[in-house]
Amino acid sequence: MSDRVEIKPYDGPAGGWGSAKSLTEILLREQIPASGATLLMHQNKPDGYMCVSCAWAKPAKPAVFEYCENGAKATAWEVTRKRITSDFFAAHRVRDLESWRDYDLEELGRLTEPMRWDQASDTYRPVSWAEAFAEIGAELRALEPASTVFYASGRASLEASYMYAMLARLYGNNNLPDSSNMCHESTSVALPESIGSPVGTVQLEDFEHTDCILFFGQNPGSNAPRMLHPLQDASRRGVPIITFNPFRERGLERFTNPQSPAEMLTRSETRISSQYLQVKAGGDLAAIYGLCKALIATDDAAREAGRAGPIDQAFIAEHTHGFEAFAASVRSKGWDELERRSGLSRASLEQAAATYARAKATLGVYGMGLTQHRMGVETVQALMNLLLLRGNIGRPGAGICPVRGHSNVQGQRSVGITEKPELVPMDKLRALYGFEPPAEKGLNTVEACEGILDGSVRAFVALGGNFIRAVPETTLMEAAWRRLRLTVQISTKLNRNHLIHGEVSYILPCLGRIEIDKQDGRRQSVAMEDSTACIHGSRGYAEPAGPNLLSEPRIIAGIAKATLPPNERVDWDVWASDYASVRDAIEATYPDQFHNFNARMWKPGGFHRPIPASKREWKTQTGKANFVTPRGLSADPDTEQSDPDVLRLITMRSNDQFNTTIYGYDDRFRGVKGTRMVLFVSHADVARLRLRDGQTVDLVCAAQDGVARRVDGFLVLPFDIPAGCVGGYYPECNPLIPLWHHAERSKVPAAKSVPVRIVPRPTV
Ligand SMILES: Nc1nc2c(c(=O)[nH]1)N[C@H]1C(S)=C(S)[C@@H](COP(=O)(O)OP(=O)(O)OC[C@H]3O[C@@H](n4cnc5c(=O)[nH]c(N)nc54)[C@H](O)[C@@H]3O)O[C@H]1N2
Ligand SMILES: Nc1nc2c(c(=O)[nH]1)N[C@H]1C(S)=C(S)[C@@H](COP(=O)(O)OP(=O)(O)OC[C@H]3O[C@@H](n4cnc5c(=O)[nH]c(N)nc54)[C@H](O)[C@@H]3O)O[C@H]1N2
Ligand SMILES: [Mo]
Repeated sequence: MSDRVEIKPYDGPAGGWGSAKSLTEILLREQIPASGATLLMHQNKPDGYMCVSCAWAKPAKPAVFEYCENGAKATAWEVTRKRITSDFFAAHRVRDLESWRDYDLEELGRLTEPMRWDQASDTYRPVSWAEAFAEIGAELRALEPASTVFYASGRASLEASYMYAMLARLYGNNNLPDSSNMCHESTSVALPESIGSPVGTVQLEDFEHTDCILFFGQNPGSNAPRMLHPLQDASRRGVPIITFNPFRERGLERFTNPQSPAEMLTRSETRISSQYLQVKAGGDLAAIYGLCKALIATDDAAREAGRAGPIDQAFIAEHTHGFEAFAASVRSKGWDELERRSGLSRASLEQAAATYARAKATLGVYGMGLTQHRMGVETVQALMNLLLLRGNIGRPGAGICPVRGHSNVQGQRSVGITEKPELVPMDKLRALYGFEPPAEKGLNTVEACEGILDGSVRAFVALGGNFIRAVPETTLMEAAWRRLRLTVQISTKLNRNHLIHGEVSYILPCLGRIEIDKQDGRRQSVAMEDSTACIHGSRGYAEPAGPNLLSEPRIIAGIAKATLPPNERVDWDVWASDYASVRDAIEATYPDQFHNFNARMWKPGGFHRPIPASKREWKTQTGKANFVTPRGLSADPDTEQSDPDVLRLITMRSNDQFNTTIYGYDDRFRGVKGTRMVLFVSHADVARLRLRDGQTVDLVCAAQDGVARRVDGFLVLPFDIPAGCVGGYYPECNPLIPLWHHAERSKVPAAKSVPVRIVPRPTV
């Protein structure tokens, strides 16, 4: 905690002057000269580099400044002038660094040399790349393939991702968990069953044609700020935006475009949400049922009166399956139950349903507020059902829009990073590369953690990320992690996962995407897939952070060559020297999706991977879009019987972080300055539990499974959220989350409804 803690409600809009000021501060801190501003001119432009922050769509006709406050922060973070050298490592024992804050570790700057942990001195020591690859290869060859995990964090390019997946499969496993296992895996399980597509159906243009937006559990002001532009335009056209979120997020209330001089000078704001429904954590399933119930009732009444109702009967008859069972389930639920579970009134849900019923084309947009729950998959499917009721898919302005996280997390899955062999064209791999790809299902994130805990996983290779900090069950996981035989982290900055390490541990520093990547003297470019399945080329513009960095493809090739027997059809050196050849390989593996890849990647706005559901072609078992009926509406069957003192903890991001990367200790929009150890508590619970504003409390997990989980030292902050919910920041709260507390069907950790109790400290 900094010495300057200040809690003060923030009156400004999202964007606006606050955004401009925050950005200036970070550019100064990272010692970025004025050329930083020139660099930013290339951000998210055709022929430029794709932002390393979020995956939000990049328009074909970009604005002059096509970046947001947080995208610029992410750029500054990567192109910082600060460096960590081997001198720093020589001077600090790893054990001592463990007490450093996440912020301080990454603030040291960019990693510059490959390092190996030395047991005798407990320090990281420089090694040559050749030595590093040789030892990693020898270690991997000595292990059973099933005991090694290849994690990917979601930032690596399509080219690096394809090579990484090939490395794992040639080595002999599908152990390719990625960050989407903690994120939108609920989407990837839900939507194929519903509409036969693992990704959303919406494109950026749909925001121009829609006339209603249903917005669930995503915080665009902090986590996808460029999305505020299409939302602002929609709102100005009079499009109703109905938001479901326990928190009143500023970006969903009002916005001033910091890149519009006129708006900045006149301090004009656009309201974003037309109706704001502060649903209880995990109450969305019941809320969506409420909307469906109101819609079905209106339709029944209209049809009795001989009129057409709001339900698109023709679409349902022609395109869907399972409507009757779903409608029966909806009719069977009483308003009492729906109100209790959602925390919303019948009147407010009926009002929202009436707005939806009037709209010709509706978008359903959502983020972690839906996916990171025990019933995450069911909730996404319920939202899809709501859209299907009015035929809101496969036409302009309508569809489902999961807002993805990392800048290429969706793309990684498109080119083979997945633990599920059925999602990969193995026959193609067999034919192209003449080997028998592993058929057995691999480990996802939660299963990898289980394997580390029970000792069956022995080696962990990470293509980016900060796994140990991102996963639940921090205390048990950190202890088990130290028993791993081999840990290899391909990274740009020092983080906690380098300090918590295995017996043999390497840090392999890589180039970032914004940097110029030359191989054999030729400048390389890479490609990325955004949230709307558009593929974009990206070319680095900044000087590399050091002469001894390698690109991710080069590092993957180095490990592969040292580990795998030679295969004359897989030339790792060619791939690492010319990324266009990897794109050819991707095209050969996925001809329908990536035909003419090298030429099309520079098309302004990207090229769109074909999504059959967006053309009303249903690649499902029934051949139709399915109404999937959930088993029940309980958000969390484990804490169902419910003691009122068990609260649901929402763990989320501040406006000053990118996942485990902490840029600073302020959360401007929520009025918090100088600390991340706050606990947002509803006014009702503050009164009921006799808490005081600013009091320090501890939190324990309320699950009764024999494991004690605790995080100490939160400042109570009374806040406008529904009773029964509390909020805190990720990753500080992760020690409170049991590993088994995940979405039942996708295994996404249920980070938005952790059962906790507040432990007040005795007053002295
Ligand atoms: N600057 C920045 N950008 C980012 C990231 C970052 O950390 N920083 N992370 C990236 C990644 S990997 C991801 S996945 C995305 C994450 O972006 P988001 O999906 O916005 O993730 P969170 O901040 O975790 O919070 C989600 C929102 O859900 C709400 N919420 C919580 N519980 C519920 C619930 O039960 N129901 C509803 N309806 N709402 C709920 C919270 O109040 C919050 O507004 O952003 C990406 N972009
Ligand atoms: N409680 C709770 N836990 C959560 C969440 C939550 O909402 N609540 N959200 C979950 C979600 S949605 C996600 S996506 C995960 C995120 O989990 P991860 O993706 O594993 O974590 P990040 O914090 O994004 O990883 C940051 C590190 O990536 C490395 N890095 C940055 N850029 C590059 C690069 O270009 N190349 C390479 N090789 N490395 C790079 C840096 O060393 C940096 O320290 O966390 C999950 N955990
Ligand atoms: Mo994510």
